[in-house]
Amino acid sequence: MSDPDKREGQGSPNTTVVTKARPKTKKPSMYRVLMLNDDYTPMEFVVHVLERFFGKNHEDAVQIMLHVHQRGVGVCGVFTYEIAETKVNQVMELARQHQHPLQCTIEKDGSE
Ligand code: TYC
Repeated sequence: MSDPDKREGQGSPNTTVVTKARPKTKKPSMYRVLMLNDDYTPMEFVVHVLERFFGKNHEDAVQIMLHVHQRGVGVCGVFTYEIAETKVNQVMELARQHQHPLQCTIEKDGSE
């Protein structure tokens, strides 16, 4: 093994490939929380829900409520799955306590 060409396999020189460390992170899938219209839930209650659970200011909350009232469905916000699920549960629980039929659902966000 004194022949220098036989020390490193097929005569390969002592080269090193350096690859930059790149942490393999993935952005989480995002989900829309949708609010559905109904004929019985008071408008003020929907506005309150949007302010309390979705951090909307009064003006935005009224706009979203009216959009749902007129179009049947509207987006309250976009979150990771667990957050979206929690928001839906919070809304449904408060609506249940007040005996309002307000419904919320989750839909996977397409814009990724
Ligand atoms: N349509 C309801 C009413 O006239 C108001 C309402 C708006 C209900 C939005 C639900 O998600 C909703 N009182």
